[in-house]
Amino acid sequence: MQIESYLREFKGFIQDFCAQLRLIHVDHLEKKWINIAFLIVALLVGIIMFDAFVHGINPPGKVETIDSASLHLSKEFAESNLGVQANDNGEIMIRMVAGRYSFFPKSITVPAETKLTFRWVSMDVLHGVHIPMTNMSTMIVPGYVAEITTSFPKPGEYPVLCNEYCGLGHNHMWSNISVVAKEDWHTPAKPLIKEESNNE
Ligand SMILES: [Cu+2]
Repeated sequence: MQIESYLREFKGFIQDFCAQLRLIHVDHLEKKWINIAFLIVALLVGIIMFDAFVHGINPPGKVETIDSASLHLSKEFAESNLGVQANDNGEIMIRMVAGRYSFFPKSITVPAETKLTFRWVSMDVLHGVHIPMTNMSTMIVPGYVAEITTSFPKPGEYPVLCNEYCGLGHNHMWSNISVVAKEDWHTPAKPLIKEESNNE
């Protein structure tokens, strides 16, 4: 019952609002510009929707924190654990560390047309990563893990660029990913991960 009365009230409000709008004189030229402004907004929203649903460009879906100061001590991002790894199900995971002014490891080799999960962390300041021709474009915020799933459309050399100003050497901060054909790629040998010590 109460909902019905609210609805009636709302309907009345909208009718009043529309009636008042009709009373306002809007110049023909002004009307044109209002329409152009709405068109621009619709176009921008359309581009965002298209990128999100067609190109898979989305904000990170989860928030995962990590202690940037002790990255080298943590099991996951210890030096020996960086780079490309394939788990038992054949899923490929790539762990990368960004630091002034490089991405580590310096170069990696991955297969084309394959789902790849990248996990990025920063060891110092805010960095970004952008890989042309893929949906890889994210901030790497110190203290957080940026996880992005992507795939490379064809074999070749792909540049990895930092797209957040991180200091004087920012323009030298880039690295390379070699993408080879799916059938030419071999699963890398599992690294020897030292067991995490318990002296935290
Ligand atoms: Cu940078």
